Amino acid sequence: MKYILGRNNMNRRDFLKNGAITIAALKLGEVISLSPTKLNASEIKTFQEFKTLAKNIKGIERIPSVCLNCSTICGMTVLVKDNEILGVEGNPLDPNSQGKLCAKAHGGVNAVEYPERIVYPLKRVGKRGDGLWKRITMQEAYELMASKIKKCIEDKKPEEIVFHGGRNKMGDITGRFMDAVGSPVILNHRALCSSNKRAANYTTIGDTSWETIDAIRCKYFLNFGSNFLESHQGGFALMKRFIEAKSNGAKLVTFDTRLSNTAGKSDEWFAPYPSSEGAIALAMANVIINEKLYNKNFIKEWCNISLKELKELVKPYTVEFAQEQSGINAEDIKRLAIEFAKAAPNCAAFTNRGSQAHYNGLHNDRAVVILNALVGSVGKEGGYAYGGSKNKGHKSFPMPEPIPPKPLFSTDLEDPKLYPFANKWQKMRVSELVYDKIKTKKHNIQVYMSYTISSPQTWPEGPQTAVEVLKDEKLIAFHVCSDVVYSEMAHYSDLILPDATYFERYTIEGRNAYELIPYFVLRQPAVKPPYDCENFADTLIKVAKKIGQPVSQYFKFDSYEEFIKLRFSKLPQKEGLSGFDYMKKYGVWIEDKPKNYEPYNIELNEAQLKNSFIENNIIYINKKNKKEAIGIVKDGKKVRGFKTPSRKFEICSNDIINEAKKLGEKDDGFPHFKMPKSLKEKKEDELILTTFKWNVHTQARTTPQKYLTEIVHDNPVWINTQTAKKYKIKNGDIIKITTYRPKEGYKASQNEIVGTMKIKAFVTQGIHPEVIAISNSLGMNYAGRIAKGRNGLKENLKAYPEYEDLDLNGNIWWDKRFGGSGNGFNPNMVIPVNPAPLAGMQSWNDTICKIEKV
Ligand SMILES: Nc1nc2c(c(=O)[nH]1)N[C@H]1C(S)=C(S)[C@@H](COP(=O)(O)OP(=O)(O)OC[C@H]3O[C@@H](n4cnc5c(=O)[nH]c(N)nc54)[C@H](O)[C@@H]3O)O[C@H]1N2
Ligand SMILES: Nc1nc2c(c(=O)[nH]1)N[C@H]1C(S)=C(S)[C@@H](COP(=O)(O)OP(=O)(O)OC[C@H]3O[C@@H](n4cnc5c(=O)[nH]c(N)nc54)[C@H](O)[C@@H]3O)O[C@H]1N2
Ligand code: SF4
Ligand SMILES: [Mo]
Repeated sequence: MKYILGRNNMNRRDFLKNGAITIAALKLGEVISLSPTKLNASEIKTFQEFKTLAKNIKGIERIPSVCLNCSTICGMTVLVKDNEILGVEGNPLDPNSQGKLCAKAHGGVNAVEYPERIVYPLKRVGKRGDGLWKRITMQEAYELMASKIKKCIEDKKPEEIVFHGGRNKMGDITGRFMDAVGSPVILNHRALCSSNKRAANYTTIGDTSWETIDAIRCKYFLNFGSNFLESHQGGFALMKRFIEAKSNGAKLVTFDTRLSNTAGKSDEWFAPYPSSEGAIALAMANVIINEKLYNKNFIKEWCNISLKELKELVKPYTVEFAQEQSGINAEDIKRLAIEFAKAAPNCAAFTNRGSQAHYNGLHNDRAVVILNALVGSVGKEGGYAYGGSKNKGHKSFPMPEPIPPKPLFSTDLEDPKLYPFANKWQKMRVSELVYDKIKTKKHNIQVYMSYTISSPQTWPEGPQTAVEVLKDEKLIAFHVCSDVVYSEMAHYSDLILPDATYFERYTIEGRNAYELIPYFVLRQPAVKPPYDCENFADTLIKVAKKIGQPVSQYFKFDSYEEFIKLRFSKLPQKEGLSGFDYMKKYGVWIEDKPKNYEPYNIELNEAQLKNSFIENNIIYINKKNKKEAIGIVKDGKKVRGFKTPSRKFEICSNDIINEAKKLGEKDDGFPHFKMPKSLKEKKEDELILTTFKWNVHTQARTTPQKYLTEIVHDNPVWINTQTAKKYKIKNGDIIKITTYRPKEGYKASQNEIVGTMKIKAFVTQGIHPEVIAISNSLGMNYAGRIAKGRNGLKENLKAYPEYEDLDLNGNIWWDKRFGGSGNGFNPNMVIPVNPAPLAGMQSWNDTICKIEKV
């Protein structure tokens, strides 16, 4: 193709000079249509002009910042000249990514000069969803938002102001804004992402983040459903260390229903029946106990039940039972359990969405975590480490005073009482339910603010339910959407705010530290945001000031930069620089602390022990007239223990026992295995639809980026060769998938259809014969020509600034109208909303379906 990997064929200035097209920028008040339009073949041209990086190499600035093309947040150095980004490199100072970046980071630079970027505030004219927009000023946008919000406050209905964020890294300011307006209704996407995994970690070790395997020293990786060589939160940091461990002889065993790249790079790959991971892990525990390969001391000293009790609990879970549930050979399960235990403590059993995104996912993940306790690898060198993240709370990073108080009430929208683990310690919410709740008028919404989220694309049933609700002005009176492109979400809003991209704004970031030493990083503007684009944080600050009292008193600072400076004010000077200046120079701060091994065995200091008392070897303090355990006595030493109610590693979770009791249910807190009903009763002619992520795509954020979408723009459904043969399906055939509601839980039904979709088949031996799999990220209706796979000139030329990326005209070779494969499919139109018990995690990988050849 006539296409050079570098930057755009031409930059803005060259283009204007060239004068090939003269387009007046959209004038104030002018109305344009942004509805998808059809283009003719005659409009398609190709261009060969390009600008090379080499030409610009002199005089470049190198600005340390942080990638946000996925949630792994790797440190990067942005190469800048004349306010233009020439490329990105890894920041070697980042202790997690250690100077490396993945393909997505390089593709991400497209986000800045994307010709279909939102660069002005646009106000809807006509009906919502018609795609008619008027350019307004930022001042008008602030006033519009402020007046709507003010009205709710004056009417004493602050809960009708709703904030819905996806990958929101600006919680410090968005949370403050919501507290200031007095609304508790902050929604997010966590139940679609990781709540079962977090709840599993929370209820066993008391830590809610990802486990942080001490990977370089690990000898045995027992992976239940993570695709960490392509995705996983922090997968990139794990991958780098895994490669080193592998070259030193480590073994990787993967359970994935599909031959992911991680499965492919594993020493052994097993494709279990979906949702059976818990049965396999419990059977492994049984083997380890029978073979006496457990770590007696760890269980005795740190676990909340005895070996004898544990032995009784795992008794029903024989390897034969696990074989029956999972289809994995009993002998293999036994062998792997023995191998794993023998590698202890240099071994880690871990999970991700393959095991947790199920109706029984909390139990699956708890069963896997327990394996680490059984062999004593928890917190050990080369083992299943955890914690060690830098706490970014008020104590270390002070919030500017006065701090708005948290609202003292909650609503069912953000705190559904049926799912007690959804909001117990972290704001996990159960967001896959919110559109149904809004639809049934259970909650009135006057102002809906959406930020870095695209629910029509990423939500189960999003293309139907989210769209139906977002479109309805009676259900959501006013929707303001902050976005960088004309996304599916923006399309269904009333006001689009042009956000700064992640190359143009500040954020304090950090994640679980793979070096096991707390660190944090600073994202900072590498270039100025173009036109009216403005960091949403700054927009909120201005809106808060416009609203006036009682909101504005909490926004006495003028910008988010000032806010960040204040938050860094407690950092000590380094190299003669203030904390803020140091962070701007290096982008990374690493604490002067030893590696966080055995955090449970660290002695409590005098301050922590003040007014404490001991009962049965547990150390307590009285907090607000309630007894709270803060540690345990071990060998006469007063140590921290785990952050669970018992301060022990909870094989039987006290929290689960208590919360189940509140719901009127009896639970012994042990992760007993139960196959979800739909999967248990699956008939011969039914299959299970699962979903997964690509290495070069991230949800709904990378699809408009040309380099990445050129690599992957099609997502046929994976189907096993044997199964395909049965249905007479050949590679590339179009098949029809019909999906059904789950047989238990939310909207349980015996055979209600959720939806049907027609999609191309990819026939492969690399998938379980009873499973089909579709990746997400594709099949977009909006977000510009790349995402839609439609060649041609910029749609509605007046919509965007006087700039065109000529790569997009003639080079989108996957445009279906010109013989290409098209822009893929969105599986979420057929995946039912299916929240799992307790934590409310969306059971993505449990969907029963039927297929037929079209
Ligand atoms: N490239 C890329 N990286 C990302 C992201 C991204 O979108 N793209 N997103 C980030 C985010 S937000 C997240 S939450 C993480 C997610 O990271 P992962 O959990 O690693 O990714 P997924 O693809 O969601 O799921 C992992 C694997 O589960 C498998 N699977 C599906 N059903 C089953 C099952 O029933 N049993 C088993 N054992 N396996 C099954 C899938 O085939 C897939 O390979 O990645 C983060 N990193
Ligand atoms: N079928 C299926 N569905 C899935 C998944 C799956 O594996 N399969 N994964 C699930 C998971 S793990 C998650 S976490 C969710 C994530 O789903 P979402 O929360 O929706 O997250 P993103 O896709 O990251 O958000 C995309 C939106 O943010 C916009 N955006 C990108 N950058 C910026 C920016 O700088 N500023 C602003 N204001 N907007 C920006 C994009 O244009 C887009 O509209 O999806 C879930 N959905
Ligand atoms: S793994 Fe994610 S954060 Fe890291 S470089 Fe790739 S896209 Fe960026
Ligand atoms: Mo996620």
